[in-house]
Amino acid sequence: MYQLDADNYETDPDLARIRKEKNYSWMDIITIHKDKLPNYQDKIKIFYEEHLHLDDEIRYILEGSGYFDVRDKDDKWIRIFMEKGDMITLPAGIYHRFTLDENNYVKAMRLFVGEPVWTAYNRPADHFPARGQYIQFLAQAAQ
Ligand code: KMT
Ligand code: NI
Repeated sequence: MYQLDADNYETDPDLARIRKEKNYSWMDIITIHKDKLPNYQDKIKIFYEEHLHLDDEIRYILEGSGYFDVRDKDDKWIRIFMEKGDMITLPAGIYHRFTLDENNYVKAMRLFVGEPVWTAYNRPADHFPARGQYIQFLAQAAQ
């Protein structure tokens, strides 16, 4: 996880360096708020269903806050509070979900290596190679 200067994301050299080093060529900004996001209710429901992706999910919080829940190696939920300035990478194949907190507002940068693929596979989605690779990574890290 990184801490960055969210007030100056447009000119921040640290963000530029991370994007270059990690090949995060693509980005957009999503605002999750009932008056700002089309189909807000459906979207927040989808974000909170346990799922995985075949690529890394990279998020950088520019305003507001929320929670990413991720499954640990024992399949227990770990809740990660994310607020302004925080950047996280959820590895491909990790089961996770997202929810707003009581402020009901977040503005986040979504970064991607190349053209984004947003497809979410709700659990169970254990048959994907990305899942197998992530499980293998966990097993190695435990040694
Ligand atoms: C996602 O994929 O879960 C989202 O884009 C919502 C969280 S962004 C803070
Ligand atoms: Ni996701």
